[in-house]
Amino acid sequence: MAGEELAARVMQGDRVAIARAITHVESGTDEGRRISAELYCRTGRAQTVGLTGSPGAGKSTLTDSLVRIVRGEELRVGVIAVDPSSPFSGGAILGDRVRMQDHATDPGVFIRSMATRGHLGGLAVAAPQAMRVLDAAGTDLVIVETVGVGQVEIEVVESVDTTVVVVNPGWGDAIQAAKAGLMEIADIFVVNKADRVGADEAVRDIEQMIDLAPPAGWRPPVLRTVAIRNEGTAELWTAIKDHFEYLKSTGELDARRRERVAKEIRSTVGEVIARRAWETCSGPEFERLCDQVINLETDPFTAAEALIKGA
Ligand SMILES: Nc1nc2c(ncn2[C@@H]2O[C@H](COP(=O)(O)OP(=O)(O)O)[C@@H](O)[C@H]2O)c(=O)[nH]1
Ligand SMILES: [Mg+2]
Repeated sequence: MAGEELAARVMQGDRVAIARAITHVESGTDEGRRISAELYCRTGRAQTVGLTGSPGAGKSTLTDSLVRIVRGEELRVGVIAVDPSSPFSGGAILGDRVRMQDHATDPGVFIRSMATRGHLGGLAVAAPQAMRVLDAAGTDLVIVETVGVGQVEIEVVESVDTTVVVVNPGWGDAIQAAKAGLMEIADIFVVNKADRVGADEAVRDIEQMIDLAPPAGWRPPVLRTVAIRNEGTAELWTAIKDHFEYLKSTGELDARRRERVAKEIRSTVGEVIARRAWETCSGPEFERLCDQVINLETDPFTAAEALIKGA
């Protein structure tokens, strides 16, 4: 399928085309770039939501429960599950797939998992591209599930409109989330596994941390859920919708999206220039200049300038 035809089919919501387009855009090939460009004018409609938290916090279970509710409103949902590539999580990934299989035959749900390794330009580039494909395909909501540790995950979280931070009862989980830098990026907090002891304390800890931060226009609500019993997920969905309304009515949605676009262009320019730099610093001229620097005939800075001028 040629790029144009593939893009056209994605816009019609063709599942095979969506899967193929995501594969192309994640790989960062020229074909992927062409498809992204074709689809771009059809994006910007979907609300994007990131679910982040420690492994085992219940993100996949919550996602599954949310999908059920959102489907009840006849909205179309896309899910991107970012699988940590650690071999220890193999079982969990399988678990997610089995659970999500309920939605596998639902044409209004599209589920995709992505590994954290093996993408050109990294996940920080690949995940937003995949989200755009789903957006252009007409999904109303795109949910990205990611483990909330590490810079890459934080970058993925930064590419969504609404960030939900999921923690569990028990001492320390909220503190860990704070240490990982999740307090600053949370728009909504969820204390999942509220059927366990310590849920009240966890809610209190988070509320206190929120109170310590300088007051902002949006105060992140702290919700309780029991994802395995679908408890509290309707309230979570309401909070997600409220946050989106808040972003739209205050102009913050446009501001956030503009900031993201600026960042994306900047990092793309950085990548292109870095590649050029690499190319400039190879070949006979480069080797000749290295010799001159070694022989003290010139200095590294002058050699670099000569290469840049000649490039
Ligand atoms: N008791 C209890 N267990 C839960 C709840 N939500 C999820 N779990 C369980 O916690 C484990 C990890 O859930 P999962 O959704 O895979 O977590 P993820 O790694 O964050 O995606 C699974 O065994 C779930 O059944 C909950 O609300 N209460
Ligand atoms: Mg999971």
